[in-house]
Amino acid sequence: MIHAISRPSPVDIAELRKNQPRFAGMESGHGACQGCGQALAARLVLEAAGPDVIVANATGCLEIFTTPWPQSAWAVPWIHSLFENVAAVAAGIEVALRAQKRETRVLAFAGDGGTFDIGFQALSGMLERNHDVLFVCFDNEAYMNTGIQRSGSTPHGAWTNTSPAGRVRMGKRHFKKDLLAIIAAHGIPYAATASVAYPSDLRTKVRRALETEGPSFLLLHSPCPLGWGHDSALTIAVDRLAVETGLFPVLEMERGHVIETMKIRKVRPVKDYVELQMRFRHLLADSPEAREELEHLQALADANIERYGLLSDSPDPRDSEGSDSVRRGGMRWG
Ligand SMILES: Cc1ncc(C[n+]2csc(CCOP(=O)(O)OP(=O)(O)O)c2C)c(N)n1
Ligand code: SF4
Ligand SMILES: [Mg+2]
Repeated sequence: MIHAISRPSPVDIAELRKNQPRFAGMESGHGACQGCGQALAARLVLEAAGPDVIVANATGCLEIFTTPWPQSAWAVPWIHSLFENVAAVAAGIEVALRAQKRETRVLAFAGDGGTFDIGFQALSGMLERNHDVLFVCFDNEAYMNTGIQRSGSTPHGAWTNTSPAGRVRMGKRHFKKDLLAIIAAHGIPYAATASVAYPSDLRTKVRRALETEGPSFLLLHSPCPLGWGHDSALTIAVDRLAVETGLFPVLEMERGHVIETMKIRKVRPVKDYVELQMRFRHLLADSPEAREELEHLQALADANIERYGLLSDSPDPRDSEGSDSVRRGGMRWG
């Protein structure tokens, strides 16, 4: 249930730890759309992070749907920042906690717009200054809260209101920004990608990030039924396909080196992913332009599989078809 804003006391936290192995840091009853991947993703991150955290949250869907004044769905201390400065706010909190010798962990939450584009400067500074903060980007691949505009994360060929599909163009002309390569260039201790379709892998990565001293970064693929135009009951299936096609590689990095990748046992064609989403509908038209764009998207997925060695050479229950764990890869980034 959504409730009035309150801070858990130390006694509450002890009780929560004892009684709730799956801590609900974000309660139900908020105003997200049905099947919102970001709502599920935030809940899973906090389940793993536990109650002793402070969350700084950039402007975006997550902030809006959880805090219709005077209510809040957050059961942890939470602060709303500007769109562009969540990393700076989180860094300030971290420094204050350090000065007080407190163990509380700091999380910065932002959408892809607030990470890839408008909040990037503050994020880069936070990483470079080595703040002990976990930055989580809820990547729904567009500026959703303001009505589905393309961001630096929007995939090639996807329709948005500012990358329309029609006679002149086939959705977004540019490629999804390779943000992880940029994060890798900062040489931070830990960075990873994860998908809401693989919750235990996601929880493990959150815990690893929080155990790491220094800055960590998590790129969390979070389908948006409204902006992607998929059936809200298919959020998990859609995100699983993002991984199984190779379009969204799931991996872990230490100091810029890829150390683990989630293997794909049976690679699915990009068409299977595209077919479920209205944002790619134009790519299925019976025209040479549509076929060419679909081939581009397939080539991008194939390139990811090649680059990160995502193909599984032997059956493994922990790959993308089995449970949702990861397998050690041992590659170098780039
Ligand atoms: C400086 C600034 N520019 C624009 C906006 C308007 N705005 C608020 S939320 C939002 C979209 C957020 O997109 P994203 O970060 O991807 O989060 P999402 O809503 O998709 O979860 C925009 C453009 C703003 N609040 N501040
Ligand atoms: S618009 Fe998308 S991200 Fe925003 S609440 Fe709805 S489903 Fe979630
Ligand atoms: Mg977004």
